[in-house]
Amino acid sequence: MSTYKERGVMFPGDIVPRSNLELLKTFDIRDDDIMLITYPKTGTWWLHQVIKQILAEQGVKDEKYLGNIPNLIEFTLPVIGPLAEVVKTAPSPRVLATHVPVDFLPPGLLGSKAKIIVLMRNPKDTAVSMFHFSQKRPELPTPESWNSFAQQFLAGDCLWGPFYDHVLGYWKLKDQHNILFLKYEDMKKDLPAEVKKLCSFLEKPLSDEEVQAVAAATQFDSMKNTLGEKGQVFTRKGVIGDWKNYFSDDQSRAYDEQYRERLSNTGLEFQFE
Ligand code: PPS
Repeated sequence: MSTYKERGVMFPGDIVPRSNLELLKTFDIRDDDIMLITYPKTGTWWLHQVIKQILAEQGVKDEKYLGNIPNLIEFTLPVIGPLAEVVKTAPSPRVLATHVPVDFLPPGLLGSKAKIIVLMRNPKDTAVSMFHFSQKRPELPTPESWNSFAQQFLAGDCLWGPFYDHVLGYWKLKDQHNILFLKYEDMKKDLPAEVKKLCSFLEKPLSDEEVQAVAAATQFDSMKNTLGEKGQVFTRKGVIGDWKNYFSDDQSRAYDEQYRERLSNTGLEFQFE
């Protein structure tokens, strides 16, 4: 496990070598790309699956390339480094995903007609999810304890950079017409409503029955099964409010204070239960 910092942001060196960040600088965006942007552990795979089901209902095939190489829907930038050639030649519509902060995006993306979806989750549940994931994955720094991890996350001393810098970097773009902002908590509370929002944004209209089918196929238990091995890695509890099982009162107060400091007057807010 190794980490390095680039422009102040910490990256996992075993998954994202510096050369992969370089690739992003010249990565060509197509107007019909769909780009999913998330801070880690905020529901990336869930959103992937929802998009995949929406496209499937529209008859778009989730094709495989070169044997076992990840399929169209799972191209994650900049983790993809060695597969950059495959991504370049993949047929449209490509569904790309990334955790990078806004300053690291391929330069052509924001000015393109590509559809950009930014998914966010409340920072307390995000921190707990990341704590568990880091414990399981050998390619990530193993936290000493929940207490030390909670402190590091709060201080922004964590992979992919400080939470609020990340979400606010994107939130500044909220008036741009080709970006849709979604929240994990809204998906959890009313998945069909969020699926409808996505369909309308993507200009892929579905009937009510099809929307219900997408929601049924992507709710937590179904997804765990559909994703197979990946389901074991990328699903854990899938709830809002698991943070209450980990946070001390002092930790919760410190996070609340930072929430107020960073989000007041921004119009961005999160639900914690
Ligand atoms: S990663 O590694 O950054 O790509 O992880 P990511 O996919 O962004 O986030 C993982 C968390 O999302 C939860 N998850 C879901 N929640 C609700 N419904 C569905 N269908 C679903 N699928 C994944 C997953 O369980 C992780 O959250 P935690 O809190 O750890 O359970």
